Order: sequence, then C-alpha cells, then structure tokens
Amino acid sequence: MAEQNFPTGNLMKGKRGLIMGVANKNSIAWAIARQLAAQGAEIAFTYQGEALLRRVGPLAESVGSDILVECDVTNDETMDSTFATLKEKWGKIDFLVHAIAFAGKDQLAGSFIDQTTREGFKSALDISAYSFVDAAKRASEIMNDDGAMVTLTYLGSERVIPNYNVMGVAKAALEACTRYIAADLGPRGIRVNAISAGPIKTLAAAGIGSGRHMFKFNKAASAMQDNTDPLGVAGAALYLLSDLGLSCTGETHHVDGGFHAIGMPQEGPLKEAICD
Ligand code: NAD
Ligand code: 0WE
Repeated sequence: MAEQNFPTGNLMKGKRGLIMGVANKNSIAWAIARQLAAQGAEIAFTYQGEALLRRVGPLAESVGSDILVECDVTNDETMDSTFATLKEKWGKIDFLVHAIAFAGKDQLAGSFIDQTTREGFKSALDISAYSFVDAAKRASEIMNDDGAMVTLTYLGSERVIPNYNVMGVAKAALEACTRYIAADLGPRGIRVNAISAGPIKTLAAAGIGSGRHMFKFNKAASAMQDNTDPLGVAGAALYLLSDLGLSCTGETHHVDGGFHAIGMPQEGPLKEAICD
C-alpha cells in the first residue's frame, strides 16, 4: 500500500482504542488510524457493512490490527457485539474515534425548510449525533480513567453552508453532545473533543452536488488559501487522544486552514470574480 510516511514515535505506546468510520483509504478516520499507529497505538476497527469489509480489511491488516467488527450504529445488536468483543479481547481501552455521519441524499440538496422531513431529520440526528452518545457510553464502561474520545464535525454546525442542511443541525447537536459527554466523563479524567475539519475529498464529500465550487471557494477564502490536508486532522487527533492533550476537553478544534476565522476574504481571485 503506497501511503505517506508518518514520523514514528511512542506517544500512543501502550494505548488501545476503537476507530469507527473507516470506509476506504480516503476516509478521515484512516488518516487518523495511520497517525495513531505510527505512534504505537493498537487499533480495533468497525466497518459499516459486508460490502466495506473488502476495503477496510486490508487497511486494518496493514496497521497490524486483529480486531475488525461489523457495526451499524442504528443496530443495537451490532453496537453490543462491538463493545463485547473489545471487552473480551482487551478488557480495557484508552481511546475512541467517532467519524460517522449520514443524512438521506434527498435532504442534502435544495432549501433546508423544503427538503427536511421528520424522518430525514430523525435519521440524520440518530446516525450523526446520537451514535456518538451511545458509543461514548459503551466505550466509557471499558475505558481507562485517562482515556480520550474524538469525533469529527464541520462548520455547517455554526454557519449556513448551502445544501448541508439537516447535517448542519446534526453537527450542532454533535458538538453540544461533545460538551455534555465531556462534563459527565471529566471527573474520571476522560477527555472528549470534536475536530471541525474543512472540506476533504472523501466518499462522504463525493456525492455532493456543488463539490467543485465548494473546494474552490474554501481554497480561495481560507486564511491559508488552501484546502484542508487530512494529515492536519490526523495530527490534531493525535494531540487530543495522547497525553499531549491533557486538560483539553469539551472543545471543538478547527482544522480548516483558518476558513472559520475569516469574515471577508483577502483581495484576490474572489474579488476578481465578483467585481469587474
Ligand atoms: P467517509 O465516507 O470516509 O466516512 C463516513 C463513515 O460513516 C463511513 O465509514 C460510513 O461507513 C460511516 N457510516 C455512515 N452511516 C453509518 C452507520 N449507520 N453505521 C456505521 N457507520 C456509518 O467520509 P469522511 O469524510 O471521512 O467522514 C468522516 C467524518 O468526518 C464524518 O462525521 C463527517 O461528517 C466528518 N467530516 C467530513 C468532512 C469532509 O469534508 N470530508 C469535513 C468535516 C467533517
Ligand atoms: O459531513 C459531511 C458529509 C456527510 C454526509 C455525506 C453524504 C453523502 C451521501 C452525510 N450524508 C450523506 N448522504 C449521502 O447520501 N461533510 C462535512 C462533507 C460535506 O458534505 C456536504 C458539504 C460538505 C463539506 C454536503 C453539502 C454541502 C457541503
């Protein structure tokens, strides 16, 4: 497998954890997995369904993982069996990565009020926000007292992004869940944070209609005038999941080239495009 090299180290040596949300080599969860593995972590993976095993199996194997469990977060039995497997094989864990989101395709195009149905709303919030509460509860029951959890979010929670629609509402809930889970587990020394990544070309970002425009706009309007590198997201996850992250909890940390910090972009290509 031709993958970028991560500098090796031992920031995660002796730590074991679960990564949920690898679909293929472009998944943000996979960049995180490689970064953690390069620092000595032992990793268990879940995959969503039989079809993804063909992709996730070889990836898991390449980082020396021997725990690979099928898990659909809407199916309690698969959640039960995932955490039962971890308890049986390892007893305790040290970290959890949650990188899961889904809304019906019909919800993610057009106007928010027209497109958002009761069922679409329920399912987006269930899969993209409640699943973190559920996984965090189960993980906390087998987590060592200095453990840590990370979830992935997007700026659409704080600001309106065209077509992101109900996913923005789900991410707002996910970030609020992060703070409440952090408060519950804080007394045990378990830290819980979210990383707000800028747009990255993954399976989840592939299906979106205005993709080309979105990547171009983010590049032009961000502080760094570039798109988000998944390696930066993986680096942030390493910080938050290792002991480097001590005392950081309940936080939503942006890794987006500074896009979130900009009110009006510098003069440049966007000005050229708007003014004549
Ligand atoms: P991805 O498609 O590689 O990962 C999404 C994962 O969600 C897949 O592995 C899929 O199997 C899983 N999933 C969906 N429904 C599920 C279910 N019912 N049960 C179990 N798993 C389920 O895409 P990604 O971009 O790496 O997404 C990972 C996370 O990062 C998501 O939370 C996403 O919202 C977030 N994020 C992505 C971007 C981006 O631009 N790609 C930016 C910010 C945040
Ligand atoms: O969180 C996401 C995407 C999550 C996602 C993607 C899909 C595509 C396929 C959730 N549900 C689905 N459902 C499908 O049927 N991102 C942060 C990436 C993303 O998605 C967008 C974006 C960005 C950025 C959708 C519209 C506008 C911007």
